[in-house]
Amino acid sequence: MSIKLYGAALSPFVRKTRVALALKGIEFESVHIDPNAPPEGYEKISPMKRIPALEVDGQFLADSAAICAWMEKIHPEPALYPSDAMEMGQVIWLERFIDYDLAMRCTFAVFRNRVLMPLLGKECDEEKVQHALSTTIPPLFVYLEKTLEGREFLVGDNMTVADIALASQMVNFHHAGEQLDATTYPNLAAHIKRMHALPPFVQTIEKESGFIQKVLG
Ligand SMILES: N[C@@H](CCC(=O)N[C@@H](CS)C(=O)NCC(=O)O)C(=O)O
Repeated sequence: MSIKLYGAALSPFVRKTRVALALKGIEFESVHIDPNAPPEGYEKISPMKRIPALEVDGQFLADSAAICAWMEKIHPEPALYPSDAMEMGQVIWLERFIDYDLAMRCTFAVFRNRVLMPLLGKECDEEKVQHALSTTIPPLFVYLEKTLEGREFLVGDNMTVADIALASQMVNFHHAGEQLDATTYPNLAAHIKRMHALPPFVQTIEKESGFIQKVLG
């Protein structure tokens, strides 16, 4: 089976799929796609020209959620989705909440302004960042903090794709120079620390931080 993952280094959605592939021990080839300047014809691979996208023996899949669902079928162990029906629904909800609602406020407001804009030679809109940090992000962190009350993972007793999605978005939050306040959000801070200590996260965080440091100083 030939597997190609189309993406770029700092994308939280690509990182989520890379970490999940690594945890399952699935080998793949990385193909770099700049989401700001996708190559001609990329819409045949990813209809909305977004990253990540996956190619498996000439067939294509777009969106990190679709890619993770595919890999669970192809390589069930270690399981990244629960077998219980209600827990499965909760994982799908949290993955969506993290990939859309949290990502919009953390990655697309904070990381985009603090890291991506300078990388593209554009100005950071710090007012937008501060608004996100003080107003739109805290209620979402409060919800996640409560969800993690008394548990190691977001749903059930095992790591799921929802935990990987959350830890992946939080890498971008850290790249943007922000740290979670462990006094206000002790469960969330402990969860992120545990997740970021997993080898696939350790490796990618080290590589990406080195790149950002080199380019932005
Ligand atoms: N829900 C999608 C989000 C993917 C996404 O927004 N990727 C960004 C890069 S981080 C992208 O490709 N942006 C380019 C665009 O939207 O045109 C997923 O989980 O894969």
